[in-house]
Amino acid sequence: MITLYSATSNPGKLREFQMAGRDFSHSGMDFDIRPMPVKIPPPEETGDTFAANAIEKALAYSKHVSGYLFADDSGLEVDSLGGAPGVHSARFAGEHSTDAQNNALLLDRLRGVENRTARFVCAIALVREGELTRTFRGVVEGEILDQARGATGFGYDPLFYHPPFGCTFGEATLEQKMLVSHRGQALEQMFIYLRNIVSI
Ligand code: ITT
Repeated sequence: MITLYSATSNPGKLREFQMAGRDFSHSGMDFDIRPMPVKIPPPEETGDTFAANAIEKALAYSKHVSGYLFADDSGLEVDSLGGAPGVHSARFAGEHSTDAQNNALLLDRLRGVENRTARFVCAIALVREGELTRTFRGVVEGEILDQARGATGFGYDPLFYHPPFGCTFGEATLEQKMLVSHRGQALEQMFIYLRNIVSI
């Protein structure tokens, strides 16, 4: 059994981490994914890449726990917006903006725009006792609809149409989303990495 602390203030991410940990536990190694044991003010994210921000978050949170800890920095890149909102996805509509406000702004920016291609990107930084171990990355392609569909998940999920599913991530089940998502891919790589180093 490997215990991993997840450095996030986002309950939608935590749900996905814990579900992926339970699912991956069927493949021969148990992962116990725990929220932070103490409430920590989220560190400022100053990097201009997902990986830099994930490392920054993981190192900041790791001062408060021992053992393995990981942080996820993720977001939506929209081609016709030059990759925005990108690393600013959580605060697209302002510093403390809600998912609804961010989605409304995205729809506004894309009004009348023909090219709707976009992708979710996730970088995960794994640290141990305050030292960076490795980073992992996942990407999933999709298109931004002109209105929200479905209420599963969080963030931009109801606007993110995934062609192989024929529906948005807001309409897919969480299990379906995790099989293909940016976060599911990055988590799977991290679990495989940990399983390999622990079983050596
Ligand atoms: P932590 O930093 O505390 O983990 P956060 O929500 O601030 O939480 P990020 O800075 O990584 O995390 O911002 C990620 C944002 O990108 C998130 O708030 C959503 O708006 C969007 N996002 C990332 N992954 C998503 C997903 O799977 N579905 C929908 N939106 C997602």
